[in-house]
Parts: sequence; C-alpha cells; structure tokens
Amino acid sequence: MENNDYTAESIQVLEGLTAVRKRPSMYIGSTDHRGLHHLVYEILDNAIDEAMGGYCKNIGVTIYQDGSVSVQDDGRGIPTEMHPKYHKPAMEIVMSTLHAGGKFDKKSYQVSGGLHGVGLSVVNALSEWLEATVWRDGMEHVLKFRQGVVTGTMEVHAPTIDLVKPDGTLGTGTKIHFMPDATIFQETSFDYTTLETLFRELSYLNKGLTLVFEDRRSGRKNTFYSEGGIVDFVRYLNAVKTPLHADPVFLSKTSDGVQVEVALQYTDSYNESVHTFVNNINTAEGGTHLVGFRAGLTRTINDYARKYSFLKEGEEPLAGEDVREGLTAIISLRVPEPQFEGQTKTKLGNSEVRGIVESAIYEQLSIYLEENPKPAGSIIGKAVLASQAREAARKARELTRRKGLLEGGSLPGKLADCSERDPAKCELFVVEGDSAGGSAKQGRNRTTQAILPLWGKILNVEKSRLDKILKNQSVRTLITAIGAGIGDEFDINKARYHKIILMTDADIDGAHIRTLLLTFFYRHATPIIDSGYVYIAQPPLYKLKKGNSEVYVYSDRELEEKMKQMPNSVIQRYKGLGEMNPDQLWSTTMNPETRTIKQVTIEDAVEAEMLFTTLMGDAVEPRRLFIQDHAAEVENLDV
Ligand code: 0RA
Repeated sequence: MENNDYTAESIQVLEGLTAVRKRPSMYIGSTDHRGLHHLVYEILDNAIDEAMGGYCKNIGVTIYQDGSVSVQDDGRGIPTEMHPKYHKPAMEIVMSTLHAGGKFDKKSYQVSGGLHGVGLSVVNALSEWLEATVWRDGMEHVLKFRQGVVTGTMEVHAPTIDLVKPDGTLGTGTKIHFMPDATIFQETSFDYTTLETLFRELSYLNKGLTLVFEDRRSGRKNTFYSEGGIVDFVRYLNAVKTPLHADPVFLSKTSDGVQVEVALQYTDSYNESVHTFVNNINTAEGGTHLVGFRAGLTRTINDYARKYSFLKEGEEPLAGEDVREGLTAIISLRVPEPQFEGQTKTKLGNSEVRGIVESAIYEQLSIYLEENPKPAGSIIGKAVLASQAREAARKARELTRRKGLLEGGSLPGKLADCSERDPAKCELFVVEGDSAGGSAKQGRNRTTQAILPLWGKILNVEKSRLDKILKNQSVRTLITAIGAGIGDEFDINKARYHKIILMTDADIDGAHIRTLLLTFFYRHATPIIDSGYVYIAQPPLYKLKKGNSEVYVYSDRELEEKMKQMPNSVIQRYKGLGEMNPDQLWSTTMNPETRTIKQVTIEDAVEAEMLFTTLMGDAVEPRRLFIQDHAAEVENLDV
C-alpha cells in the first residue's frame, strides 16, 4: 500500500517537472531576461514570506563566478522531517512537487506570492543543478537535484557555519543555490542592475528587512535596508526633485482583509510618478488599486478645494491629471487572493479593491489636509495652476488642429515619407541634422523607410508643460509625422510606423538629442515605448582600411579585436553621420538585412523615472553623481 503511494507520488513528481520544462513560460512568464531573473524572485519570495511572518530578518543573495545564484535566509528553515506516508524528507517534497508552493501550513492569507503562484519546485525544474541547505535543530541538511530530480538522499551533519546567535540559541535558515539551465533560457547571465533594482524595491516594501547582495563576478556588494519603508521610497524618488512639503504623507488602512499603505509627496515637477505594488509585486500595468487611488485623490482634493474656496462657485472641478501633476507616490497593498491580469500579469484585477482603496484615501487624506493647512495649500495651489495650464494646452492643441498641424492630411514638409501604407512594414528614421538627413534620404529604401531630419533646438520636455511643448516646432513635426497624437489623446493604433529609429551622431550632442527624444516619448507618448516601437540606430564608430579591404567597426572593443586581425590598417573615425555617403549609411546602419538596431525597453518604470528626472531635471549635483554611477547605462540609454 505504502509502496504504491510512493510510486504514485514519484510519477506525479516527474510529470509535474516535465510539464514545467516543456512549457516554462506557463510557470515563469518567459525564458528571456525577464524569466531568468524571475527565478531569483521566486526563491526570494519564500524568504520574504518568512520575513513577513516575523521569522526572518536577513536575506543574502550571491551571484557566483560560475554564474549560479544563491538565496540564503535566517527564517525557520524548510521542514526536514520524514514525511510519514511517503518516507521522504519534507524538503524533498517541497522542492520537487509542483504547486506545493513551499508552505505546508495552508494559510488563508497568502500574502506574498509569485506572479504565477509557483515556487521552489519550478525553479528546481528549470535548474541545471540545485542545492538546498536547511539549518534546523542545530543540524545542517543538504539535498541535491539535477533538473529538478533528486540525486541522492538527504545529508545531515554538523553545521558548517556558526549557528549560535548572540542570545545563545541556535539559528535556523534556508539556502537555495542553483544554476539556471542553459537548455531552457536564451540568456543565463544574471544582471547586477536588474537584481539591484528589485532588491531596493523589496527592502522599501518590507521595512526592517536586511538584504545583502553580492556579485562575486565583479566584487560588487550592496546592502539594502529601510527603516521607514515606503516613506523612504518616496524620499528616494524625490531626492532629485524639489518637494512642495517637507515630509511625505503616510496613509494606511485595513478593511475586509486588504491592507492599504500609501506614501505620497508633491514636488514642483510637471510629471506624475506613481508606482503600485501588490504583495511585493510591482504592478506595472496598474489595475483596480490604481483606479481607486486616483478616484480617491481627485475626490478628496476637489472637496477640500471647494470647502476652502480654492475653487469658486460654478468653476470646473480639478481633473485627475491636475491633482496628479508633480505627485510622487508609492501604493503598497496586501491582498489575500490577488488576481493578476494583463500581458505581463502585472495588473490587479480584484474588483472589490477599487472601493477599498478609494475610501481609504478619501478618509485618511481628508484628515491629513484638514490637519496640515500649509502643505494642503501648496498642493491645491499647484493643482489649480495645472488645471489652468491644461486649459491653455487644450486651446493650443485646438488651434494647431484647426490649422491641420497635428494630424495626418498635411504631413510636414521636412518628412520624406515612404510609399508603403501598412504601418507594420514602415520605419521612420529620426535623423540629427540636415546633412545626415540628406544622405539618409538618398540611401534609404523608399518603399518602407521614411526620413525625418530634426533641426534647431529640441525642447527639454522635463521642464515644460504640455502647452509650451506644443509650441515647439521640432516636437510638432515629430507628432504629426507619427500621426498618433500626444498625451492623454495618444492612440497607438494610429501610429504610421511600427519602428521609430533614432539616428544621431555618436558624440555628446548626439547622445543629448537622443535623451531629449526619449524623454519626450516616455513622458508624452509612453505606449510607443511600451509597444517596443522605439529603436536606436547603431552606426559604425570607425572604418578600417587595408589594401582593398574595408571593415566597419561598431565599438571600441571590436576595434581592439579587429586591429589584431588587421595590424597597421588605416583607421578612420566617424565623428558624425554626415561623414558617410548615402551608400555607406545604407549598408552600415539602415539596411534591415545587415544593420543592428537596439530596441528601447522599459524594464522598470521606477528606474526609468529616476533616469529621466535626473538627466533632464534641474538639480545639478545629483545629475553629476548619477552619471558617474551609471555611466554605462547613460551611454546606452535603454532604461
Ligand atoms: C514550510 C513550512 C515552514 C517554513 C517553510 C516552508 C520555509 C520555506 C522556505 C523557502 C525559503 N526559505 C524558507 N523558509 C521557510 C514552517 C516551518 C516551521 O514551522 O518550523
């Protein structure tokens, strides 16, 4: 009888693992960069569960020389005792049974939880090898796996680390060390910055938790710890901005089992920076909590503005975008049974949450405004100004629209359009300067490639409201050429090109123009970046010539290599696109068959937000420090 059970369970384990390895994306979303890093998230999630239960204070994550990763915590440790029915250690069952999820005690309140509700067993199935170590009862327990299948019996021996805590008791904990399976993932190299961003967020979302991150490949090490939680998070985001009131506002309320926590602070910026999290998951696609927050905020501020006559009788109420101008906020929820929807499963679907958040905000923020008339005055004053500017922008837009400037029909004279009408096949090259524009026009494929040369000064949209932006000639030309509108009225379905390729010189000015353009897209045409329509051209930096052979070189590293292969060749450095003739520009940079172009992606909105405010904002010193710290990213500018 027991023997049969054992066999049945083994078969079930194998079937589960096979399913995960056959369709990894069903369990971790994808097998690209995102999916790879999701493995670390899944393990971390279990450790954070322990922390949220009050059992764990420290988590260490290490990337090793060989590319493997370990996550170690000082929680209670995965149970190691023999399972009475299956005669296997509990940790073996947890590690290799699908949907065991790591927890035996069936909690009604699954607070933290991976995007797909899966855990250790999925990471195990997708690892070339995995080693699990558990410290419990003064002993060290080790189990090893290959591709999710256990390779031996559990070793139990005296601890190889010092388990004695300062108070004399014996410590407990878990360490999961794994190597992602290269036959599953397109990419197996963990990225320091991606993980660092995740850990920073997690430390703000779980105050009091210490996260130590070490990368032994480069020797980098960083500790993340926050005393103030999401209030600190808002301070961090606003470090490069000018706040309108000294301290972030903290609001919290729990109703119907849903815990709502919000930290917010207004600045003199024209942009909105609101980031939402549910059970530690960055809900980048928003959802019912965000809708509830916006509704609550708009209602509270309008009520206050009426009550204290910031708005006169008969005046239009402030719009949502008015009360969010310059707002930085973190919304963090604990939801017992979250439903995640959307393309990347990062949109909260629970309909009951909308009302819960709206009334929490209304109730708590009203109290704050009543008790703090000075910040309240600054906040409402700013919203009233935003509303007036919005009205001015509407008039400017109407005027340009009446003149037919913003929408199709009359395309800008500078644009050399392509003849193809299917946007999916069309590319728009946005080119710096008229001379490069001329070469590009001659060198291009006229059927599918359109050229728009930009001229004059491009506006820094970070420092301007929409009404002023709409007066800028270069920006207007760009909006018209793309044909999808701007701001709230932007409609991605109207975009006339599915590839918008920024082609600027490989120098400081070129990088500056590119940043200005990217900032413009990020702030006022976000869907165009989200849809992956924006690209950066990669023109060559050098040409090597030796005898009859010529080679183009695209990076300094490549130059070193090529110089070894072709010593004494003549090096020509390209300072600008204008130095290339049409044929050269076509074959090196524009020909879809041979070129490389870099897609601009937003991996993390929090980081993108920081990048743009720091690069384009007023504060000089933070910008200098930021560029120093992030030189490589600023170079590449994929955010
Ligand atoms: C099941 C039960 C208990 C703890 C855990 C799982 C656990 C899992 C992981 C995964 C990574 N770190 C972890 N820490 C703990 C409770 C055990 C008890 O009651 O002592």
